Amino acid sequence: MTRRLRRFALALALGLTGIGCSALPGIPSGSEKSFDARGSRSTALESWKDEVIYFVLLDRFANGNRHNDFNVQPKNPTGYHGGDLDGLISKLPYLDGLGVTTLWISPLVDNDDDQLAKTGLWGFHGYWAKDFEKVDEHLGDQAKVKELLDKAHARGMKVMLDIVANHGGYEYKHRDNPRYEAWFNAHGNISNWEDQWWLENGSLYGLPDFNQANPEVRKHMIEVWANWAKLGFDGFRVDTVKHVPKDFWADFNTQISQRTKSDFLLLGEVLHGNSGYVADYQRSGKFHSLFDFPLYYTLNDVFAKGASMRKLGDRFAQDAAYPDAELLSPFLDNHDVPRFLSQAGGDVSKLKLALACVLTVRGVPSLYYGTEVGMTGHQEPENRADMAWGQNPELTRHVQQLLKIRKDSVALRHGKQLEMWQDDEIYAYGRLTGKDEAMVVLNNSDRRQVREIPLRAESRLQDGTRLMDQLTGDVTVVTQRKIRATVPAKGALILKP
Ligand SMILES: [Ca+2]
Ligand SMILES: [Ca+2]
Ligand SMILES: [Ca+2]
Repeated sequence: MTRRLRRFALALALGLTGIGCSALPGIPSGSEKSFDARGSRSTALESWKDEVIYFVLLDRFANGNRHNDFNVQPKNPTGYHGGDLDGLISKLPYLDGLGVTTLWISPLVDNDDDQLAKTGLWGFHGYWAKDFEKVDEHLGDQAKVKELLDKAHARGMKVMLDIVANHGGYEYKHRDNPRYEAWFNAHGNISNWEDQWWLENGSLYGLPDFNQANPEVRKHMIEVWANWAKLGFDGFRVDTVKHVPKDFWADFNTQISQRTKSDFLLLGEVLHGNSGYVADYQRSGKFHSLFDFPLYYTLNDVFAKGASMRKLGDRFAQDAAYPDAELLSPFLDNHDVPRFLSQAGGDVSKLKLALACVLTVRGVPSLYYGTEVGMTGHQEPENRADMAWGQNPELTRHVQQLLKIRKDSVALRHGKQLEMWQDDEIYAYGRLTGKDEAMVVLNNSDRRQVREIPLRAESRLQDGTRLMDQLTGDVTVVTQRKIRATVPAKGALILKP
């Protein structure tokens, strides 16, 4: 994806964030729907709630092999920088130690090579495929992919592949071949970003746009990506979902699911701020999971920009729009949006608070490489810079601590999320399973805050129960079915009996 395009897409999505943000009447805070009627695949997918995803942009993470540094230009922000599969493999102990459990890796397929001369840009990000059936020569080969999968799996980590079915790169191998003319849409660039037909059938910045109505294209996409899945991946992160018709996704997701293990996850990117719009891709598009872009905008408004914490309550009230909000993937930033710390004016305390939220709310959280060392970057490609190894050890320890707290609490991973308190400064929620409970109190103000917060009716905690803050070890006691929460400025309490 190009810089100009992404800016446009981002501006569009930002423009839509105000739509539908008010709470829905009659719907309780948090999703309290029961999904007992779901089949065995849904049961298998429940295990994803134990995962924390970490996104690695391979070219920018770690260079483990100098022999594949073809035309590498480390000082050119849009050039190849040399990162590869060997580099990622060498960092598995670091990632395991950090506490992340699933690696989402940027696309592996062979990408455009000589766009530098034409556009000043390289396909270092992996989203400009030349050939969907080969591994890019900068990253490694199929044996190296298998080695990554084996070594990650040996540590109990999963690996998710980033795939594209919307477009090829400028040098896509069949682009100018008359035999394949019917494979592509020929409507020119998207001319109306508020029209769904154009989003699906127009080109993104001149990239060849596949015509998924053509049965040959459909079959090819399913075959190609099913073959990649067979190597041993645990799921797909699917790119540019809103630019492809939903009926294709329903077919694709059904067929990929039929050919993969029961917990193979299909996680889609629908870059849009409206919960209802995004939710329909889980319903009609049959994605198991989607990135929680609507929550992303809210987290940025609230924690980076200082908006009222009530916006969090409004956002979670919209969980009812989704068939299963508990499988969404909440996140603070990624390679297509500004890094959170830049949005927050470099204030690490804001990032730490936002991390305490995103790693304790419902769903399968995603972290972007470098967040844990305090990387910044407003725009593409500055938000995709080389991993700044060891830049902020104190922040890294905070992330590690939060991940350990999450790992040690069934409630924080699987519990229903029930709102306990909201005002402009404070937002609090419980996470409850039948047997386990946790409570999170977040203070977005610049001063210490004290609140007496009533337990939810669903809570089984008795008066006199001692609750320990997992971050500091401080103890508070349940009294008259209330907790007295004293929260430091820009601080969080994560309470467990
Ligand atoms: Ca290399
Ligand atoms: Ca290439
Ligand atoms: Ca398209």
